[in-house]
Amino acid sequence: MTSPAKAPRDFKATLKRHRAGVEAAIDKWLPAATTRPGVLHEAMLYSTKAGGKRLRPLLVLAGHSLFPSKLDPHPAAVAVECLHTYSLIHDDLPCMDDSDLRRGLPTCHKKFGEATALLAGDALLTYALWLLADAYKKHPPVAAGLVRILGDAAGSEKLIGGQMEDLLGEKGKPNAERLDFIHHNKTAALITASLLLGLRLTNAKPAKFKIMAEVGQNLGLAFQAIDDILDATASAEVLGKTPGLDERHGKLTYASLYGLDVARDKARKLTRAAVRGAEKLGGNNWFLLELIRELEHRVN
Ligand code: GRG
Repeated sequence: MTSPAKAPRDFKATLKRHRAGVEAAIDKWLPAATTRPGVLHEAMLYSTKAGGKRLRPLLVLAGHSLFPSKLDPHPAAVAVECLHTYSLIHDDLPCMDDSDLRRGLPTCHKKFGEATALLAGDALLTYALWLLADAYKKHPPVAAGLVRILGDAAGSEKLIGGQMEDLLGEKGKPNAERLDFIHHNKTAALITASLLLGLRLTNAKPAKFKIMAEVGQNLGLAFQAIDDILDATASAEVLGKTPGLDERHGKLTYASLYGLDVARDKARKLTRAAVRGAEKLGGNNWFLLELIRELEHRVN
């Protein structure tokens, strides 16, 4: 078998192989729909397997392939996708964005009802942290490090804090400082954590973590700038989710605060900064570099 470092540098083929690995790992690690209570596990699987770009798991794999490692990154990739899916299920609830469409399908609460969707989100969040602790239990410092990275990104000062400020910002006055807080914490924190989870599974030197955190922040903000643009410009068919919700809810976004052209320029500059950081990381960084460049041009 060819080692990742020696495999041919075919981005599309590598992306396909990594995505297939993530799908197989989701099937392997998530409890089956027949597990009692069936409807809860069915709802968890429905939203997790509905599709999606699998960006965060891909970032775990990209971070992991930078430096030598004897540890399987797939449980960490599944954990971050579970946590991300929880945030989407809760974000779609009537008390949040009240959205009907996600990943090209009816949202979890439209399909299973609000109470089950709430519990499915809760269960995915808990499962994500359990999976990290369990899958890496033979390496306690690694397991603890991974739980710390994901728990930190998902907590009240980052993911949930960002969501809280997002709600507080609705229909408020334009506020660049608040927008910065929201995007750093609601989106960039989990993208950064995904890269750090992958890196934590390698023998990377401590200095690399600081550089990687900067790559994650720049990439996460670029990703959100494009998300803001797509929400304002793309169709439901292409997006796979309800477009125009930002405007309907009076949300603070790069597009609403600065306009589409400035938002596009920000995405370009932030992508360039992320690329520079990934170049500085060294190691087997070609897949990470290609992935960062590719994301600037995504259509959904
Ligand atoms: C606790 C009630 C309760 C709610 C918490 C944590 C939370 C709600 C919301 C998180 C906020 C959130 C959904 C941020 C979205 C960031 C973002 C750009 C999501 C879309 O990610 P993609 O495009 O989605 O990667 P796919 O479907 O491709 O995985």
